[in-house]
Amino acid sequence: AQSTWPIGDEKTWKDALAADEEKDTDSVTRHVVHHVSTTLARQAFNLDDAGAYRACAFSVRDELIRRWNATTSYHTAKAPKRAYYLSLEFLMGRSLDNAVLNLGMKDMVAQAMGRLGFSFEDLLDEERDAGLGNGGLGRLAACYMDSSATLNLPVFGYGLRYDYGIFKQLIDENGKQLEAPDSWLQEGSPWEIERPDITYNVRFFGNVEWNDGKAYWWGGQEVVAKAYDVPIPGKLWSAKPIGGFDLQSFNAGDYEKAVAASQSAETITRVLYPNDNTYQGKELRLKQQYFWCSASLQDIIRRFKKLDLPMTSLPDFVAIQLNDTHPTIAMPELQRVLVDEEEMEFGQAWEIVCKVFSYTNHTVLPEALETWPVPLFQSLLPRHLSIIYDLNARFLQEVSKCFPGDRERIRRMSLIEESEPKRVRMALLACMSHKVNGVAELHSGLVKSVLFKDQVEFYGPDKFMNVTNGITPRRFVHQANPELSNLITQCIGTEDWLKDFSLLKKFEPFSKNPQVQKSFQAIKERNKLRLAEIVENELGIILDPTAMFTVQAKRIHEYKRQSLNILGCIHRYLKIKQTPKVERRNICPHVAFFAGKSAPGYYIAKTMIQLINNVARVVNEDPEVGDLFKIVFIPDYSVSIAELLMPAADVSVQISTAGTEASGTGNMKLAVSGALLLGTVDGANVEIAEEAGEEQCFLFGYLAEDVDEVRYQNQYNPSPIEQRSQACANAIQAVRSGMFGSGDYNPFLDTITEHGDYWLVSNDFDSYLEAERLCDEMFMKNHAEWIVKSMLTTSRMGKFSSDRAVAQYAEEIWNIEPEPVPEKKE
Ligand code: B1N
Repeated sequence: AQSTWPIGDEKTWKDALAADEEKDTDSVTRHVVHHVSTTLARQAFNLDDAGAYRACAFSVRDELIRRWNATTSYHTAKAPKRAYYLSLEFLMGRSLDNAVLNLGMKDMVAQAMGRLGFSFEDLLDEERDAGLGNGGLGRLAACYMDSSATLNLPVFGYGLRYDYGIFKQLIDENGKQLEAPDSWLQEGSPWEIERPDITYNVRFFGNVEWNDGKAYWWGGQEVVAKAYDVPIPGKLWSAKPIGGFDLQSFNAGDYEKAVAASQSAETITRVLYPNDNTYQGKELRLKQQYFWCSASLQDIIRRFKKLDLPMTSLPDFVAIQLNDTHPTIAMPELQRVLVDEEEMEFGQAWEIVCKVFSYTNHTVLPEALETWPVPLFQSLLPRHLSIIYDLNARFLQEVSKCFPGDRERIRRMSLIEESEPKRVRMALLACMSHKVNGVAELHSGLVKSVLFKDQVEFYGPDKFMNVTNGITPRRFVHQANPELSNLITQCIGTEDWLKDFSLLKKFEPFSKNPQVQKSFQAIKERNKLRLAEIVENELGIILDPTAMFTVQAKRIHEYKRQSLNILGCIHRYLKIKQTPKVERRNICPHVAFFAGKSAPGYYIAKTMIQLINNVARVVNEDPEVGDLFKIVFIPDYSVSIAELLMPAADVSVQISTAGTEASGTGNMKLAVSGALLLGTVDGANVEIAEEAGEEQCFLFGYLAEDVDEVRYQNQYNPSPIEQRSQACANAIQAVRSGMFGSGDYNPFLDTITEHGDYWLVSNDFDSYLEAERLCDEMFMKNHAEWIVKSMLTTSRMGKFSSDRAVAQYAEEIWNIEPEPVPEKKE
């Protein structure tokens, strides 16, 4: 239905809108100056870079919003089936550069800012990262939003607007991680639009009363969810107290109570939980989850109800993707709405719920699986617990029909774990949705054969599938590595590859062209130089930009094995010291980059950070080593630092214990920029090696299928560490000797030497060193071949675009189609 003009005459509106649409350097300049003098209320003489960034961002935002309005009104009128991506994390990073590139306005805006006396590149650095996520899971959500917009898919994200994103990491003088709050909203964000008109109430605690077989949930505490729109389509919810203060009860006691209650409401969206791949089980986290799911479902249902259709057609218009188990409470919540509010029959309602939802699993690590204590559920969400109990009774009845007498299986499959106290198993609830996917082939295989084996046997194999992760080429090639992007475009003669990444394969023949090889190498060298300059300025470490740059950038975690990397560094250091001076010219100069945060309460991971920093200090200050080896720990890793780091890497270090890294996405970012893979046969490494060709990669280590066996040996029949790896034992001994200071490294080292080396550091050590040796040899002795391999790697990464991944979700799970806004007819 075409809307009618509410007020005034149509021509006035249309002329005004059209006048706003024309864009050139002049109009952009005027627009920015307009924001300087009105939005910022400033003038030229008191405008600094921070102000100029904001004025510039506001004028770019205006353009984003104009286009977004067009899409929104078109979609509202057409009412196609939509997909909703529920994620507790959106790791967006910065928006300005990305926005001007996607709008095709970068040159225009840079020129305008230049005329006003500012360097656009400097202004880009004024923006703070939106760090509303921990790592890969959160960045994946951001890539999927970018791809959905690019593909014109009606996908909409829902998340939380945390006052504080992931903490800022500081490194103290002892090399230890310190955490500081990330008050990213301090100066306000130009990329959000407050929606005071879009609010929903969310209830917590209270009682359930039954009347005529109908449940009433009442009392407890109500909180308001207020919407903030983000023009990369999505909404973030912020928690507010209900109705502000109650003016009638303004006597002293009630006043203080009212203030306290309002604070407790706002606490819900105060901070992002800083854990990655671990579950903490805090009540406030469950509150966050329900608050966000309830508000999002209310918004989804309000939109659906405008269509005036029966609730039974909900699955024809709504698909909801659960990004991990964090939003699983949305399933019983929709059931509650359908049964208690829409008065639908329980079984029929549940069929609808299962059709609407689907679930992505991101980890098989048992310590990351969410199980909530029943008593906590009972108090916070009593109605939902009763629904889960009802579901479980029906479900287990079906299971026992399928497997009569198999009590052990029923115990394993129950939604309720019979522990003390009992716990709700969120992953098994999520498995009741209609599709469950893992994030790389190897991982999806493990999901089926290990994690959800019983569920596959019960539901059948069709529900379980794979969608390999991807990354957005707009941000991680075009924006982060503009020179490489231009080279590719020049070679293949079109920019289309940025929206159809499979076209990247057309770059492959140029790996034989000496001229292009030279350009490719020169680009890598300039990217390395840019990084080296920043490292020198910020950290005071002087690097040789011709050295081999290896990069391990990810959260710090035992399973990711920064341990293996740093012990390997110690081995390298000891070896350099042992090598006679005349023979040292045979050694390949190295720079080992580390970057990543540890969860604040993860003691062993924090110890690893401390060890890395102290090894770095000793190595970097040792005059005997000189340019042969440097170690750099880059503090406060973020999306913006990734954009700087990835294009400068020669080697991508992806060395998780086989079977533990579900996919990895940093591996993809590094590979598109031509870094060769030094890695284990794990996660998406497998598919990267498959696409690039194993000749392009340095793979090592035990395979996932052998890990259990090796673990068992380490645990119950261990050979001495010296036998598993003498080199590893030596490196550990060097740390224990105090060579790298007197930090308390023993609890960490003991996990390897005394407590069964669960992550197989010692078992994989020698094979890791051998892979590194081959890598060094090629880099140093045959650099021409190295460059070819690097170009082949880049040109064969077409599969790893998040466009491909999202298109697969759209077709195989959501059943939605692209809805491009038709070109305007003149
Ligand atoms: O999700 C990424 C994968 O590429 C990584 O391999 C995987 O480790 C990561 C609880 C997680 N899995 N699980 C989490 C994050 C926060 C949290 O509170 C679990 N993150 C991953 C994208 O698929």
